[in-house]
Amino acid sequence: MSNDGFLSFPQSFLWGVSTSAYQIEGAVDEDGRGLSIWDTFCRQPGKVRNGENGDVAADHYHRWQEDVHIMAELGLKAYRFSIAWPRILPSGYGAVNPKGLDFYGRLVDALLAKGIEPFPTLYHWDLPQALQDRGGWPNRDTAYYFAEYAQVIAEALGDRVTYWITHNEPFVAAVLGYFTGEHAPGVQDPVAAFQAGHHLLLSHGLAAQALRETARLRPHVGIALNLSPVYPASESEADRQAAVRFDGVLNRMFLDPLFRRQYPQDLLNLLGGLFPQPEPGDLDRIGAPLDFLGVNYYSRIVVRHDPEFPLIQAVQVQPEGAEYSQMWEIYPQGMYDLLTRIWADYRPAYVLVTENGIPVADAPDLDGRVRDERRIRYLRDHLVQVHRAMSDGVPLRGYFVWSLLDNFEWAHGYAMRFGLVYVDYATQQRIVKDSGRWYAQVVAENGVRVGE
Ligand code: GCO
Repeated sequence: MSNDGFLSFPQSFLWGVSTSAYQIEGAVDEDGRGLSIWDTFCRQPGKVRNGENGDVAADHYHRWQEDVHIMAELGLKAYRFSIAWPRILPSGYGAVNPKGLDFYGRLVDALLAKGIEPFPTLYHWDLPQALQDRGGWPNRDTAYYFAEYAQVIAEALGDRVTYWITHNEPFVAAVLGYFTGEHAPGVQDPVAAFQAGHHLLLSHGLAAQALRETARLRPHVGIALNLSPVYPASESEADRQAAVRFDGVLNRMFLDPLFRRQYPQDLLNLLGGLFPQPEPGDLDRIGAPLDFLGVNYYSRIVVRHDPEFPLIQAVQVQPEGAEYSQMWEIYPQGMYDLLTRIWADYRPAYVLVTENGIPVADAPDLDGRVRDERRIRYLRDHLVQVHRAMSDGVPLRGYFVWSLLDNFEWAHGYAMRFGLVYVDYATQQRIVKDSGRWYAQVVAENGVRVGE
């Protein structure tokens, strides 16, 4: 509903923020945590900007109570974080590390005490190194180890946690981790990448089953996908077909198995030999009903046909005259186009925007304030599109800003600041940015003032 420049949201709307373990926790060698593939990857020369790593990050492992206090001060309704598999099962399977379970149990209890709904993600890219040493995600066994890990967590937290996200962006974990090598474990092998993609999806299905069989509170289980609307660079048939192929690899390769229990036939035809042969029952497990779909939206993709481009003959272009952040084109309309397409084509039970945000080269002014108008404008413009999609029937129940804190942005190291809260990495001081104050007002008023 909107009136005189104010867009109001439903009473139960979940206003949240998102983070991930490796990007904020630090304490990588503390309290029994095992090595992850990102600890190993960061130590390989040239992989991460300035050789930076997550050893300390935002020191959340020690400062989590202060961070929960900040979230409560902002009046947040929900907090999406990830659980570090190597903290729970240092070798990936077998012996459970009680100190790891204790950390997340205390965090969940503190959130609930403040009326903040915990949204744990079970996997946000920090695979135990010991499992990578046994083949990693291309090894089908990893999917079953993941299900065991999910069961351990459900036993420990399933009496207090209602909402569960199995995976964050399996596309990125598979393609950047095993095809391009830009992310951990830095493998460059197309066959391994598609095997990894299938096993990540299979592990989602197995973990969802474990959560539903083990958690004492009836669990709402979802998955968070990085999705973008894909547009052709021109109206030519060649570019239009390129956009279809790119959409297939980026979006439909995950949405179709999850919602239709099948891989897209055009992709199988295009990439055929690269796809692993699903074993009997795989697609039924992957396609078991989802309680919700998590959508990570940042920007759109514009592509043109390029016969030289391997596998998909489609290459991304950067439209002229557009506005850009340090990482992507700023295109709020894409949020509406994406959400309405997902609803039209896949009919999820309900949707959460599990990530949306912008990197800005923030710094405190002399008065100590961080005046991040660009982030406020980005978030407002995207919330307008979220509201528009809801008005057009998309069952959207929540929105999570990426991110609560400035943090380790993977191969970019600490160069990209996404937080509503500024982190001075030298002192670990937190400063709530203007965008954090603005978001607190959105939450308090349960709506967005437009045209300000
Ligand atoms: C992702 C990841 C986050 C990123 C964020 C900014 O969506 O890529 O979930 O870990 O840090 O999106 O790139």
